[in-house]
Order: sequence, then structure tokens, then C-alpha cells
Amino acid sequence: VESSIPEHMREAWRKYSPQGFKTKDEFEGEVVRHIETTLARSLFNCDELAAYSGTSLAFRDRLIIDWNKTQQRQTFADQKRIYYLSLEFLMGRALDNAMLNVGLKGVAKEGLEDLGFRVEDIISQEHDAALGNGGLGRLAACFLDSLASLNYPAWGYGLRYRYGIFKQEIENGYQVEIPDYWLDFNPWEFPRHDVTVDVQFYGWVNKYTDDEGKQVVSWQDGELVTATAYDAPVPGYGTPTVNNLRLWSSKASSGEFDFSKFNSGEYESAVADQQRAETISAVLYPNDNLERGKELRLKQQYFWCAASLHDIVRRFKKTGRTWDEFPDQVAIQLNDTHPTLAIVELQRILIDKEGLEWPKAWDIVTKTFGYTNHTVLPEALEKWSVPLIQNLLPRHLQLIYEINLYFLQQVERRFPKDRDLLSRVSIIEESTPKMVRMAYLAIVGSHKVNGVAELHSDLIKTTIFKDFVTVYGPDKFTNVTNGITPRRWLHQANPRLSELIASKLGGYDFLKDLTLLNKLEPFIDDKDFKKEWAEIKYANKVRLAQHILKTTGVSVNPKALFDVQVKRIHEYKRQQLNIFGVIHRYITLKGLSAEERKKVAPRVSIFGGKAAPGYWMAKTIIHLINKVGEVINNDPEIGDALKVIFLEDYNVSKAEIIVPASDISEHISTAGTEASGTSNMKFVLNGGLVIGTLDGANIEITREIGEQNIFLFGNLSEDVEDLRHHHFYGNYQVDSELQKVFDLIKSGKFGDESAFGALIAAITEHGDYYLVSDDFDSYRKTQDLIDETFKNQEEWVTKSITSVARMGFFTSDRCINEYADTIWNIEPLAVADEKEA
Ligand code: GPU
Repeated sequence: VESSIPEHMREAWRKYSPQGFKTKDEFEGEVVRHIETTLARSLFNCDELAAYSGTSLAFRDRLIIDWNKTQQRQTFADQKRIYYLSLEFLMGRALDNAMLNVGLKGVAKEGLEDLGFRVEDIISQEHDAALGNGGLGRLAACFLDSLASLNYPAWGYGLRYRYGIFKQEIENGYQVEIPDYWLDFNPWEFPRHDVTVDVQFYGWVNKYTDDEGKQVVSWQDGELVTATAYDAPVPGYGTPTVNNLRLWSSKASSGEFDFSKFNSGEYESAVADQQRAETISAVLYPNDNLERGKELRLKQQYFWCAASLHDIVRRFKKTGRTWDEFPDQVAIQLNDTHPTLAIVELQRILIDKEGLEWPKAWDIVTKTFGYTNHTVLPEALEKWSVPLIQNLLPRHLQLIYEINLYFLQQVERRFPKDRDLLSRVSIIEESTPKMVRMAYLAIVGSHKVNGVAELHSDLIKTTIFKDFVTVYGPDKFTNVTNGITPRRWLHQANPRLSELIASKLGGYDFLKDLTLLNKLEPFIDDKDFKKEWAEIKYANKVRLAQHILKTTGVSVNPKALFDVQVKRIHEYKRQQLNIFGVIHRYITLKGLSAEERKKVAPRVSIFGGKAAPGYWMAKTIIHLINKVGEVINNDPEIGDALKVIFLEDYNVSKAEIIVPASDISEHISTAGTEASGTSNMKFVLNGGLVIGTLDGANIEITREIGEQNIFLFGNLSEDVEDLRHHHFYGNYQVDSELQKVFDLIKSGKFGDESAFGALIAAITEHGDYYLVSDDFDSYRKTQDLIDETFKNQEEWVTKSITSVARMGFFTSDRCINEYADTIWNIEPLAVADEKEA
């Protein structure tokens, strides 16, 4: 407030405050100015990277003007804001998205042409912002897009990793990890060196009575690390709203940094202290659906939660409101349990710093938080050891024990003498060492807990959180089925399809209201429309075929059926089922005469995805796919009938090429293991059909698009437990066709068979936990049905169009509106001058 310019001196500001370019000429002027002055380059020294940089800076300027206005508007409106806390934001590229969202891609395209560049080449210069692993991080990015597009006052909070998810290379069929240093030049971020928070670690807790006889608790000593804010603008589509994504970067606190060490010759140890501080935000943990309990990860979590909470509380305090109004001003959503310490931190602030009484403080806390669960896999449920927390965050451990006591006393009152129940719901697991169950803490500290698809939300209520349904009743638990942003995943990734749809629907309104897609149904029998639809798919396949040739050297026939499975490599996602199916197809093809082989629908099996660096089984699956590809792709008898491709370094920008080019994509997790899946939605929205299990959002996709438009197979979630039991205690026999596949692998056909022993043994000897053998037969038969259906292109295209027309439900806009209504209780902020997209 004291830093604002006095009212009577604001005229000059208003006169000169920049408005941002609107025309092609203004755009060109901005680009050239940035290239020549900001970047100190010239027209004699301007490559595509420089042109990308200049273009991005021009768009960044535009966004930041709207960003400023949005922030002012939100502050004046004094409405409740939503803060989305996520350790991952898998944003991908920003430039194309910024151009489309502000509606100036056409201007940029023409302007760049005048300056000697093609807009596609410039866009592809950008390095992905890859601050996430997979679905969870990409969901956060889609949510930010929807929050801004719907004009919700919203901030994302995360960590500014120096290294995002590693780059994957394949060498001799093996995954190799290359560090992803992405900050060399990032025009999209604004360092806020004036927005810092000192975060404390270690130390000890001092409890004493002060001079006035008041109990004081103080967390003392330890070490301080400074969090510095870096802001990235998040533009909404077709609206002036530009929200903020604030990422924290760590460095040694200036208060803490020991300059005397420099002088006394301890230069190295001073530098070591500094490096230790910077390590906190150095690297994203590359695990998907797995938590390994490393201290540095816990440090990341607290560092980010403490800085974000401090920031939120600081902003709230400026309003001058009283604490009981906090939940009317602030909603905080926890993206999985990673930010659960935020609950404890807010309680600490209210109790230790603001002097509130326990029940009052706890009431505020629970009204503020909501928790989203993204998995039922036991290995992904976070637990932190008590000694670890004791050492790093001694005060927080005390508060966790008090929260637990307060909660268990409540349970005891409602269910007297049920000691079993008490120990089952206790936040502390009585193991050696004792562990803090973060999901339980998140449930107890939130007013709503949600799963991410209907089946998943039912499963958490009947399995992992069953006892909490007993304690709280069913209403604390709810479902919000995931969604995706149609801006990036249709309009940006598949501009021709978007344009064709717009031509039939009379404009691009469907990008803001995806249910309008149902207006496509009347065109399902329109011959010309169907032809164009098929042509666009074909053109997208040609583009992917070019990418495959360029990156793998393998030439594939774009007329073949493109069968795609791209996602993190995980046993539960069952890429092994897919590759075993491919090997079986190869065996079948080899058994045919040359004549018969010509009649087979040709297929390209495309895989992509990263394995966590320490996940050996996942790496083995990648190795097998690559070895199988080498053999099949070089077998002259096979030719176009079958090709197997592993695409390196699957990421968001590659997904934008791959997703529009699929005929069939695979979403084949063991039933009950994939919480939702979101790429299934992206593929269908782009006119691809799906082969899938009755798992996650596949079930709701089926309900929306109709059973005749999806290829379902495999056992149901309710039968999984019995089948697993049977593997150990019944007379269990591996499927005989699958055995043929194993025999071929064991013969050494795909290289050293011992490399794949563990993969086979997991099924034949170790209980086949993921039910690969049980589902193999129905998987194969469903693939055969797909071959038959694909031969009838007429029917295929009908399924494709019908599906797209019925995908309206899966927009992340619907999803965000549900969160807003049922969990956050927030309203969009009215925006006067809605722009035309
Ligand atoms: N998910 Br937990 C991740 O991508 N990483 C994780 O660590 C955890 C969950 C995914 C789920 O596997 C996927 O089914 C879901 O669609 C996605 O989160 C978003 O909810």
C-alpha cells in the first residue's frame, strides 16, 4: 500500500501504460524491438530460436498487461480465491497456447512471414515446461487453463525445478536418462526477487510461559532457506483473464548465509551450505504412482507448502478481515497428498503465531482444504517416518500428534470401545518405525475428499478409506470425473479438425462449451463431411509417419491401422500385455502364406513413455518392445503387415502430434488400478477409437459415446481379488496362446532371453498380480474384432464422428465448475470486456 503512486500523480502512468499489440504491424514492431534490444541480436543474426524468443517476449508483454489487470480486478472484487497446490504442472509449450488463447495466432503467422519465418517452425523451437511425470501433472495444467478460461480467481502454487522430468533416449534398446535443464532461456517466467519467504528446517521446540503467564510455543534455531517466487502467466481462452502460476525456487537465506566462513577460509563449506539450499528445488522426482520416502522429497514438500501458505496468509491479512472469514476468502485444493503438510502449517500459523484456540483454528483449517486422491495403489500412498519428521519438522510432528488425538477423541465418542477402529483410522501407524499416513491426515484436515472417476471414487470409499466413511458418513467423499482442455487437445493439437467442426457448428463456441459437439450428430451421414473427416485423420497420420521416419529411421505406411499406447510405463498399465499381443500377432502372421498375409489389415503398433529410473520391470518392458521392433521391422516376410515403433521421449508436445494420428489407442490397465486416465479422453476427442478395460474413466466414456463405439475387454474390477487368490491357491495355468509367446521369447528370438526372464516369471511364477494371463484371450479376440471393423472404413468413420459428438462431458471446464460448486464454493469473476476468440 505504501508502495503505490499517490492518486494525484497517476496521470503519467495511465497515459503511458502499455496496451499491447493488436495488429500485424504492431506485432512485428514488438518482435523486432525485442530481438534487437532485449536479446541484442540483429537481422543479420536472427535464427529461429531468436525469432521464437522475440515472438514469445512480445506475447509475454501482452499477457502481462492482462495479468496485471486481472490481479487488480481480483483484488478489488475481494472474492474468494482458489489455490491449487500441486508438486507437478506439466504445462508443455506456452507460445502456441498463448497465441490461440488471446486470439492472435493469425496475426502472428502473417507477421512472422513478413519477417521471414514460418509460425510452425517458430513454435517448435520451444522447450517443453516438463515439471511433471504424467497424468497428475497434466491434469493440473488442464485445470489452470479451465480456471482462467472460466474467469475463476485462481492461483497455482508449485516448485520451480531446475531439472524437469528427464529426457529419454533409447540406446541399444535400453532407456537412458538425460537431465532436462530447461531454464537457459525461459521467456515465460517473471522472477519476483521482492517476493520471498524464509522457510525453517530442523531445530527444536521451546515451550515456556512468558512474563504475562501465557503459554508460548516457539520453534527455534535450525536452518533457513529462502523461497523466491517465479510467476508464469496463465491465459484463459477468449477472455482477458490471465491467472498466475507461482513457482518457488530455493536458495540459501541471506540471513543464514555465513559470510564469516568466507573470511575465515571456510569458503568451501560456505558454498556447500548454499548448494544444499539450492538442492531443494533442483529436481523433480521422476516417479509416477510411487513414493519412496526420501528426506529431500519431504523437504521439497514442506518448503513449497510453507512458502505458499505464507503467501496466501499475507494476501488475506491485507484485506483486514478476521480469521473466521478466512474460509470465505480462501479455498486450497491438495493435488494428492504431496501438499498435506499445508494443513499442519496453517494450523501452526493459527495456533503458534496468531494465538487462536485449537478448536477455532482447526475449524478454519478443515473448512479451507479439499483433498483429491489419484490412486489406490498401495505403493503410491505416502507415509513418512516419524523420526524423519521429528528431525526435520519437530513442531509439525507435535501438531500431527495433537491433530490425531483430537480426531481419535471424536471417533471414540461416536464409537466407544471400538479399539480396532481407532487403530485402523489413526494417522499414526504403529509400526517400527512409526509412520504418518499422509492420506489419513489429508482426509481429517479437509472438508471434502474426491476421487477422479466414478469407479475410482467408489473404490476409495469401499477399500482404502472405508473406515473414514464409517466415521464421517458418505457425504464427505465425492467424485469429480477428470477432464481435459479442448483448447490444447483439440484446437491446438488438431487445428484442421477443429476448423472442420467449426464450419459445421457455425463457429468456435464449442471450445468454450464442449457439449455443443452433439450438434455434429446430424452430419454423421453427410458423405462430404465424412470424407473430409477421414482425410484429416489421414493427414495427421502422414505427419506422424514423417516424425517416426525422422526419429527412428523406420518407414511406416500411413494407410495401416495406427495402434497407439503412450503413457508412463508401469506394470499396472500393462504395456506388457500389448507387446505380448504384438508378438502373438507376429507368430500368427508367420504361420500364414504370402497370399493370406496380403489380406490381413496392416498395423503399426506405436509405444511411447518413460520408465522411472529405478523401476527395473518397467525398463525391461521398454527393452522388450525395442527388441521385438528390431526383429519384426526387419523381417522381409512381414513388410507393412506389422511394424513396431517405440517413440523416444514422450512428452506433451509429442502428444500433440501423436494423439490426433491414432486409429486405436490402448487403455488396458488391470481393472480397478487406473484411477481415471485422461489420455483416453484426448484420443477419443480427436476421432480415435479405444481398446480398453472397464477401468477408470473408460467406463464413463463408454456410457457417453455408446458401447458400440468402444472395444472393451477383460475381467471386471469386482473379480480381480478372487482371480489373484486363485493364482496362488487354485490350479492356475497360463493361457496357452500366451505360453507360445513366452516360448518364442525364451528361444532367444528377441536377443538374450535372460533379459526378459523376470517379465515372464512375474506371470508364470509370481502370481500374475496384474492378470495379464487372465485377460490375454479376450484382449486378442478384441484386437481381431478391431481388424475386421477397420476394414469397413465407412463404419469406422461413423464410430469416430459419433464418439467425438458425445465427448462434451470430458472437458476440464465441466470438471472445474463441479469443483467450484461442490468443493470450493467460489464464483467466477465477472469480466466486462469479453473478447472475441
Ligand atoms: N496419477 Br498418485 C499420476 O499421474 N501420478 C501419480 O503419482 C498418481 C496418479 C494419475 C493417475 O494414475 C491417473 O489415472 C489419473 O488420470 C491422473 O493421475 C489424474 O487424476
